[in-house]
Amino acid sequence: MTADTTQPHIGQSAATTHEGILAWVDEVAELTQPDRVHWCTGSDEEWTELTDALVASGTFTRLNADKKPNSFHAASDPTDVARVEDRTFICSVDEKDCGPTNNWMDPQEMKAIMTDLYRGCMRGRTMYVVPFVMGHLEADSPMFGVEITDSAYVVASMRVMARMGSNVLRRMEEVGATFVPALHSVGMPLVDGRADVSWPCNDTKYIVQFPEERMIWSFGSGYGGNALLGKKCYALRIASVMARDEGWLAEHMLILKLTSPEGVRKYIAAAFPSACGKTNLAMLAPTIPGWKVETLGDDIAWMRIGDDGRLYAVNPEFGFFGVAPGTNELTNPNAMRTIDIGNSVFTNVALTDDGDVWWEGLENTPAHATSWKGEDWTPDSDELSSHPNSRYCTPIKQCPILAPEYDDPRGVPIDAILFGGRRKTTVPLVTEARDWTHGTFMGATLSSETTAAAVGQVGVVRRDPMAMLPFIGYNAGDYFNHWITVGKDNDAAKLPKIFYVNWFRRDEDGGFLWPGFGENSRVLKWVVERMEGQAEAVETPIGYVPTPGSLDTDGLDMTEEELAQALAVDVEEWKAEIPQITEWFEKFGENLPAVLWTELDGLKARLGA
Ligand code: GTP
Ligand code: SPV
Ligand code: MN
Repeated sequence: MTADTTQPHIGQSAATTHEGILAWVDEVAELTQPDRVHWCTGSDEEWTELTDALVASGTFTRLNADKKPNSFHAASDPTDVARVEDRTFICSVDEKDCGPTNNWMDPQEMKAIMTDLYRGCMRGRTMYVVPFVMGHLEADSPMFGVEITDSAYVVASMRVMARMGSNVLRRMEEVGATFVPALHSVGMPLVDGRADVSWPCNDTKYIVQFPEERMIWSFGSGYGGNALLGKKCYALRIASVMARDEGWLAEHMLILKLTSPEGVRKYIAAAFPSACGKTNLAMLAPTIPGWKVETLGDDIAWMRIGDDGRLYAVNPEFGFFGVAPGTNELTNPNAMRTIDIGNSVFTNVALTDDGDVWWEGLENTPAHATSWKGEDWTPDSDELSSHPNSRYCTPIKQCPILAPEYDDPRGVPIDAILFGGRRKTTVPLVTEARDWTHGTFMGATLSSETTAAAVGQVGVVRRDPMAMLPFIGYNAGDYFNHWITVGKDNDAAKLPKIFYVNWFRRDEDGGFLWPGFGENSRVLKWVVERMEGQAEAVETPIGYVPTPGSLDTDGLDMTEEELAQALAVDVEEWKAEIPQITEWFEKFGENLPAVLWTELDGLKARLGA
């Protein structure tokens, strides 16, 4: 590491004048006992030193520079591959504020347990101090954080995913900024002659948010959402609490800009659960002529009402942490162009014999590769080459269709919000909400089959409100109320229109009814035309769906019968949802806004249930 930023003796000649950061760094170093403290600058030299060290330690394999320059392959411990929702806690002072959808523990009790775990946990390792900002450094009130971690992999990933380093620290010093302290350890001290491993982690894992203190403690995992603490822990769990208190929204949403052939411009935000298509929609290559999509974000949106009464969204992130399997030239050419440029980290995909990466769904299947588990892999292997939740981590600036507005700290005014999930049955391709409250009901009852993005069973239908189930930092009933309040306190005509989509409905043979990916541009077109008062819709018990002729199907390889199935609202299927929704709402007791019960009553009446 660079000599001028490495602090061999803890607490001496520290690299900042910010008293709060200094005090916290000293306190953590005292507790965790690292061999060294490194203040991260975010410079290119630092990146080179870090990645060289990660190659030397066996965590990274450098990819062939002719294929992907300045890029690396990493394979995790096979047990540390996804978010751990059952180990994730919201430690509010009052259990009621955590709500029925989160795990809770008393903050003092949690701190006692974790302080024991953290004691000496960085021995033999370097403690990195990563000053970062979520969103723009030029924002009216920049959202600062400092992550302390003993993982160089985390530092390298944070450099891609968040604006970080010296310029952020200087600004924090200038303004004496408050910041979210985010402490991370892989939980594997190098003591008693213990040799390091390529992916250190601990069987005991805790991902903990202290909402009142705006503080994050994470232990035992090196994986993305558990360890890159600016992302889900800060930008969603902690930020959702700030947003509740300050009247804005922190959401698990992509942001895109859509331009019609006539030059009509719309900004769309969309909330789909993890591994349900946000990155793909954000980078969509339209199949319909003349339509253009530009990307602003693929995972998180922070939205505030602007002076003109419209809802403005910014993407607080600086990179994409995207699902690799299924990504290819046809499904997501823009993601392929983004990673081609290099400067990326690939985790838990396969490594080809010529030093490139490969995963299921990518073109040019290699005759031989090394699987994410480090084993020989051929197309005949019984096992997958890549973990289903394997990921690429790549700078957003490399996206060939990045919208220039991405750099505007004021964000973009959102015209439409899409909710969506992964449902084999019941939920039609697209439905328009009657109004904001109905849209909030759609979001609050969003359902989706679980995916490999979180540890646990895959394919189980669960309610995932606003695609935020694992990310709401407080009582989800209060969160619904916050959404209702945003609708009440603002001019309905200026708020985004709300729609609900499902790309994942299946036919009797189990195949997808809708081709998805670039063809989703047809649904976006219908959404725009609805807002412009052009497209036809039919009113159904669940909302407005396209009339058979109103969806642009020119050149679409689908029979009328298949399209009808994709758009169908089956009253019997919907009646079967009612007991599930009722049971879901009952969880929240008096915290559930009464208007959502009214919405459910209305739905029941319309279905004749
Ligand atoms: P997170 O990063 O976990 O929040 O996921 P995400 O919502 O960004 O999901 P992503 O776009 O990475 O898609 C996840 C998986 O769904 C990938 O394997 C995609 O290939 C697949 N997928 C995305 N869009 C579609 C679609 O329109 N149709 C079908 N059938 N699959 C899709
Ligand atoms: C998700 O699971 O929603 C992701 C990946 O976007 S992670 O960073 O692990 O949260
Ligand atoms: Mn996500």
